[in-house]
Amino acid sequence: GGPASLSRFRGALVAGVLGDCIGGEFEGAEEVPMESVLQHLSGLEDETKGNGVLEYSDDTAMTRCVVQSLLTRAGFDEQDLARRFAKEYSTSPGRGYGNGVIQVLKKLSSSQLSDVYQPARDQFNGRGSFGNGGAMRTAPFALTFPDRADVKRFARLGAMLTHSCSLGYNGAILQALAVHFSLQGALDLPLQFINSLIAEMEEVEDNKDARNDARILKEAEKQEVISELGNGIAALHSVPTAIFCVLHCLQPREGLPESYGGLERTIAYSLALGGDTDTIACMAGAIAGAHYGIEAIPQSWIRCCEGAEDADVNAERLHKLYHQL
Ligand code: 8NA
Ligand code: MG
Ligand code: MG
Repeated sequence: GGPASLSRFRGALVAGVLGDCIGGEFEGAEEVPMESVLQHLSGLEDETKGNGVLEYSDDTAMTRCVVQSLLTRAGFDEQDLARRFAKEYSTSPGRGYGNGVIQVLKKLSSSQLSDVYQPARDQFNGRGSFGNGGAMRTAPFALTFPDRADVKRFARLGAMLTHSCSLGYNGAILQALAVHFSLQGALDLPLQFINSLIAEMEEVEDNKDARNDARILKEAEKQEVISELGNGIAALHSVPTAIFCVLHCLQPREGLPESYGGLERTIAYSLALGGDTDTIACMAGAIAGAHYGIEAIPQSWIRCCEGAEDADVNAERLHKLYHQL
């Protein structure tokens, strides 16, 4: 489809869920042979499986809160979103949340809270979380606001409800911008896509907080993807990795079945990196889905993943809202 077509919205939201559900199998694994990934993926085509057997985790649980809040409020409302995060956590605490963020979600349930951003600021002795939990749920902002300044502003505020460290919320901005540009068809010219992201992020990170916080994490070493970009739970070590997965898989790659299209390649490649596979595949899936559209996603994969059908319905609602704003 053309820029911001319904197919791209559906692709982005559904493939994000798929990355989370399918990637959960390998979360935390140090080494994941491509053979195991392909075996896991071909298992999804088995007719006897299906109907949501693969459960979604924190990534999708929180993304669903963002979607519902944006749709209900027809825009960003931090009080409403904070309430939804807290309620979701108290209803289903076993979705694999990060250890730190649980404290924030518990505090957000308190009715006496006067500033919904305060619990996040208190994390890690006041430094705030640099985890990728803000970035993993940020795609809906790109699917709601056509204006780039709005995408950046609300992706940042949406992340700051749990991640007050600049590495955490700037990771969310980067991921939202990647979905935003992909939705416009920018991945047809990959170099321009990268340059646009770099130019935007240079502006976003041109301040003291961002420069100081960058020192909290060691600089990446020089070696292949995992040591160069990372596969861990820090936003700085996973959002660039997710973007790389999408770019790398724009073309056929050795070791991946020839029958695979770009979206299947992207998910498979993300899983084979190991580490925080559900979150990296969720983020890469959202960017790739916005590029290839819903038609690129195998029906059998959709049937296997909890919440995928819901995401498809909500994508249509977001598409309407986007074209009204
Ligand atoms: P978070 O805010 O709790 O951060 C995740 C973790 O990062 C924390 O538990 C800390 O260990 C560490 N961390 C973050 N900020 C700091 C800091 N300033 N100083 C020291 N340590 C810090 O949770 P989140 O929402 O960001 O979640 C991130 C990821 O963890 C998600 O992918 C989620 O799925 C989860 N998770 C990951 C794994 C895995 O194996 N990679 C397993 C279970 C859960
Ligand atoms: Mg998860
Ligand atoms: Mg994860």
